Amino acid sequence: MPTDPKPLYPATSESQTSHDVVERPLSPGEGGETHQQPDAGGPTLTTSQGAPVADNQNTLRGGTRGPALLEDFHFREKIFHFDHERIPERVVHARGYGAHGYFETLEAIPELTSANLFQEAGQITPAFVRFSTVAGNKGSPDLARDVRGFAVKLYTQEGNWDIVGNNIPVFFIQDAIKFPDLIHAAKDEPDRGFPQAQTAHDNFWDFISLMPESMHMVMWIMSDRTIPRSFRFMEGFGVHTFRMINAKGEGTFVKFHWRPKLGMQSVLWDEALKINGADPDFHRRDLWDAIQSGDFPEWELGLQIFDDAFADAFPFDVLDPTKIIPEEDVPLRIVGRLVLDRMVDNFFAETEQVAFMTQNIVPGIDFTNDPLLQGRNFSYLDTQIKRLGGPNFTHIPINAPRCPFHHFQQDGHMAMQAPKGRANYEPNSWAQGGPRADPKRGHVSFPEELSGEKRKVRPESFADHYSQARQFYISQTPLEQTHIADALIFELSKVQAPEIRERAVAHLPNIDTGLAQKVADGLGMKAVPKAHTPAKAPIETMPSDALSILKKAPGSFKGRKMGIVMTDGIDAGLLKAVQDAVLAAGGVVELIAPKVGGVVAADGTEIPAQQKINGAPSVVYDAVVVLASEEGAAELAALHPARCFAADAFAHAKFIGLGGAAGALFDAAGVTARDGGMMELAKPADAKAFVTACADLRFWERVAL
Ligand code: HDE
Repeated sequence: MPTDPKPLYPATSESQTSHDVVERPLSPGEGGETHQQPDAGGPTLTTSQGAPVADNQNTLRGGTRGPALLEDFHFREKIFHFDHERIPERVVHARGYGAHGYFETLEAIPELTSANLFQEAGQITPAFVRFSTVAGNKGSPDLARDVRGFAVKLYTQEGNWDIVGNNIPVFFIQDAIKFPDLIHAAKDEPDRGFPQAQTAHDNFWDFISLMPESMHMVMWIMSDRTIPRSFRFMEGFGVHTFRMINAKGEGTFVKFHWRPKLGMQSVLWDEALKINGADPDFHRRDLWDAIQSGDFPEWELGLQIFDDAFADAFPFDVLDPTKIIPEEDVPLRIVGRLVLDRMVDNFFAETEQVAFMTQNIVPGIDFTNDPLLQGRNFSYLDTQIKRLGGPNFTHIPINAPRCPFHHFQQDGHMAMQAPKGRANYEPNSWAQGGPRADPKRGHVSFPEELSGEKRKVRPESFADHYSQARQFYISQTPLEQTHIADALIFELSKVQAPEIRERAVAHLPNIDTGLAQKVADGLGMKAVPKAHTPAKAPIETMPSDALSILKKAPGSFKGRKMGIVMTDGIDAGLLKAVQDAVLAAGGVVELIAPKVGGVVAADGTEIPAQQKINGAPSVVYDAVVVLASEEGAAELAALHPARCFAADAFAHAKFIGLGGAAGALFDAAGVTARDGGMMELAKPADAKAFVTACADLRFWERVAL
């Protein structure tokens, strides 16, 4: 019978990772030799059957210049395997990036849940997280304006618990039956196969404008939440209301929130467009760099806990996934932290094959009747069977539980376990009869009473579509409100059918008349279209600071990146002072020069660069410094990419440090003004003040609203 989990492959290393590592030679940059010599001391190349290979350069031929022979089993195996290297990409969330880590319980909450991982403070649970965009395909750029997936797999001692969430706490639709329509409308249009990874097209706005329930989500997706600076600076949400059940069987409602320790941050839309060209892997690289350098990103787990009395009194239905519960009404209770501290060994084996499923819950956690959640519970298992090719995807190491598991499921494609014994059914009377259910330990659903007619129906309590959309909008700073209006104008300007544009804008007066006016103006409409009649009259809501990114700004440069452009003849002491100040603030530095070989400072020190100026536009940095000698500044001023670097840094409200003759570059770039966000670095002591100012992340005063 299946007993304890067994390694799926004979171990080839002493690695304690979640899967057995098949050693391969290191490549340059990983500490391996630059040129792998045939006799470099590595193992002999074999076929997958283990037969040593003599020649990996030439196929077996009949005569030196003759035809290839079918008999070449090594060639055939290699090519056939290659032909099958791809599996279907996820229908949504295809582009993603994962990392390993752990969850640490900070507060035991046995009074709320019997879930094993919450029974003792200090308990550590291994975790795997995959971040993703939703609409784009696997090769789409990271900075698409899109919702981000935030899927967490917790390998608890009582089974895998997946919180398959997003970086936005609400969703477009209230009922899972609309999901295929939503996704079809959002993805590339079926006749032309574009646009890729964006909602700025007719089909999306056609559908959305016909679905008033999506208006709250529309406010969130048009906000800067959908252009995050990186995964490390995003919040995560379980979205649905779940239930927790304690050992006495008492239940409570709960919403899950992940809060980044580094604070939230987003880029500007113009930056997003340029980053996608400069570095389509911007978010991946950011997570890779941070984790590889030991700067482990961390999130707090906050719970919003409430009971039936609160749910009954709350003006919206807690089962409606298009609604939040404001933190002012139910504050977060921080009960744990999630740390990501290890990249995968292999992208395909882990990030691509990881199978998240909302139905993966553990004793002490339960679902509610949120119709979106109920539909998801059906969808995820089906999708994994299709995507991973059969029911045995739980044998894949990244998906296998890390606790003992015993069941009677058997056979099927790619079965990796070899259960022993005769009993493969239950009940049975064999002496070694295998596992049995245990009502004391096992998952028990909350004994909620059910009643009512069997009907295809949407409850009346789900009918208010505008109140929380308005609450979100009025909770933003004026700058953030401008960004929402600009995003709507941009997206709708890509919609070709005027009637779809009009229909979309006609929702806005129900949210905010000022917003409606701005968007109508921005689209060149003669007047704001007549508002749609709401299914239910909106109610008044209070602004909630928790909904704004800028009101929760971290006030720290920690985890951020400074780009320093340098030329020959600079003051090496000044450069060192800036580098030290950034490192002391918890940031990182990248050195940029006209040539990647680096520069020679005034004192003769050779300083290598990591980037050449035309490969490192300022959009990929949080703040910038230019250190230039007079000749160096003239050299930069003659380079178009250097002028763009300067002009963009200014236009994007970045903090800018100027050392030596750097001002000449900005003058040449048309930036002749100097403001409080541009600081002269005359001596090494100025570096600290500059980096301290950078804690505000942007000099917003520069940007007109
Ligand atoms: Fe998903 N979703 N979803 N979703 N979802 C998938 O599962 C689905 C929804 C979310 O990194 C699919 O493995 C339906 C809400 C994330 O691997 C699929 C409905 C939220 C990920 C699927 C929803 C999410 C997925 C595609 C409406 C936020 C990526 C491939 C009822 C709370 C997980 C796959 C990863 C992936 C179905 C709505 C989050 C097809 C039917 C709401 C983060 O099963």
